[in-house]
Amino acid sequence: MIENTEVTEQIIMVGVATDGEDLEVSLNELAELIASAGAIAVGRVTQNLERVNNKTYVGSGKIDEIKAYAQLMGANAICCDDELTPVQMRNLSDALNMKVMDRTMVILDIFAGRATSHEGKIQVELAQMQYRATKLIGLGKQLSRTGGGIGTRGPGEKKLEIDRRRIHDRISILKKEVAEVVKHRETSRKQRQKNNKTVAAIVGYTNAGKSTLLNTLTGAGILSEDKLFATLDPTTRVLDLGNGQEILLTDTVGFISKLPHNLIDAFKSTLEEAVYADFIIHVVDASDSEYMNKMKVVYETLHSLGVENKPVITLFNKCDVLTEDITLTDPFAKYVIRVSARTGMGMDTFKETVLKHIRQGKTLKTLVLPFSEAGKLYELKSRGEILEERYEEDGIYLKGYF
Ligand SMILES: Nc1nc2c(ncn2[C@@H]2O[C@H](COP(=O)(O)OP(=O)(O)OP(=O)(O)O)[C@@H](O)[C@H]2O)c(=O)[nH]1
Ligand SMILES: [Mg+2]
Repeated sequence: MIENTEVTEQIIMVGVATDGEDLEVSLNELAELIASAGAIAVGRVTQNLERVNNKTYVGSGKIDEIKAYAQLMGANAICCDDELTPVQMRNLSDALNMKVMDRTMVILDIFAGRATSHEGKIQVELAQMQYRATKLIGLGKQLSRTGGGIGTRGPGEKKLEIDRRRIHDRISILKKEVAEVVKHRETSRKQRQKNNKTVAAIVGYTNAGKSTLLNTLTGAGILSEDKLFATLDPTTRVLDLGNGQEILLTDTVGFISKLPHNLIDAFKSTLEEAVYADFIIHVVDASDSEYMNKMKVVYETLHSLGVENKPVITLFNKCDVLTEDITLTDPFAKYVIRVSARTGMGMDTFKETVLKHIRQGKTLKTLVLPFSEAGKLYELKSRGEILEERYEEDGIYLKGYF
C-alpha cells in the first residue's frame, strides 16, 4: 500500500488593496483555488496600501501580525493574492520562516494536476519552468524546506533541485515541443478552414458550463465537473443546426481573474482558438453573484489575446437554478439568450440565433445543380441554409442562403 504522507497545507491568505477595492471576492476565489490544489485556506489577512511594498508585498509592520495569526491558526504557509517578485518571496519567507506562495503558483499547480494530454502537459510544464526560472532566488530556500504540496507537483516532477542552467535547458526543449504542437494545431485549423465551415469558439470564465454546453449540443462526452479548470485541451465538434447546416464548435480552457502570464504564453495556441473563430459564444454563469465582474475578466482576456470586434452570442447559463427574476444584459454581445446547458433550456433558441447570425452574411439565391454534380448537395447543405429543394428534369433547384 502506498501511504500518502503529504501533510495538507494550512494556508493564510494575504491580500493588499491598492485602490481601496474590496478584497473579499478575490480572496474567496483564492480560497477556492487553494482547495482545488488540495490545500486548505484557514484565514486571511488584508491591508490597504497606496502601493504594494516592493520588498515584502505587505508593509513591514504587517509581517508580525501574519506571523502571530499563522501561529494561532496552526498554519504552515501563506499565499499572497498577487504574483510576488523573487525579492518579495525571499524576504517574506525569511521573515516568516514558512513557505510563501502566490496566486500564480496555486493556479499553475491546479493546471499541473489537470493536464492529461501530451499537449496539455508540456504547456503546463513550460509555464511552471518559466515561473520557477524567474523565481529561483525567491524559491531557493523554501524548495529545500518543503517536502511537497503546492508548487511541487507537475509533469516536470522532481525538478526542484535543478539549477538555473538546467531549468533553462529544459525550457528550450519544451519551447520546441510546444512549437510542434502549435504547428499541428495550425494544420488542423487550416484543414477546417478548407472545409469552409463556420467556426465558433466557446469562451467563458472557468466553471461557467462551457463543456456542459458542448456536451448537450453535440454529445461530445467531455469531462464537465464542478471544479476550476476541468478543461485544458480544446475539443471541436460538429453542431447540426437542425436543417442539415453545420458549424464547428470549439470548447477550450476557461479564464480567471489574474490569469498568470506564463500560462497565457504557454497556452497561447489553445487560447487563440477564439482568435480564429468566426464568432464567439460567451458562456456566463448567471447564478453566480459575481457574474458581471467575471464577464469583465473574460472581455479583458479576449482583448489581450487580440480578439476584438467579433460577433458575440452571450449565453446566460444555469438559469435552471436562478431564484430571482434578474435582468441579464451584456452590452458587448450581439445576442443574449438565457439557457441551461444542463436541462437543455434555450438550446433551440440558441440554434435559431446562430442560423439568423450566419444568414446575415449570406444572400438569398436560387440555383440549379445539374444531376452530374449532385454530389455537391451535401456540402451546400452543410454550408448554407436551404429553404427549398425541388427535383426537375434538368437538375436540382435550390433556394436558400449561400
Ligand atoms: N445548475 C446548472 N449547473 C450547470 C449548468 N451547466 C453546467 N453546470 C455545472 O457547472 C459545473 C461546471 O461545468 P463545466 O461544463 O465543467 O464548466 P466549464 O465552463 O467547462 O469549466 P472549466 O472547464 O473548468 O473552465 C458542472 O458541475 C456542471 O454540471 C446548468 O445549466 N445548470
Ligand atoms: Mg470545461
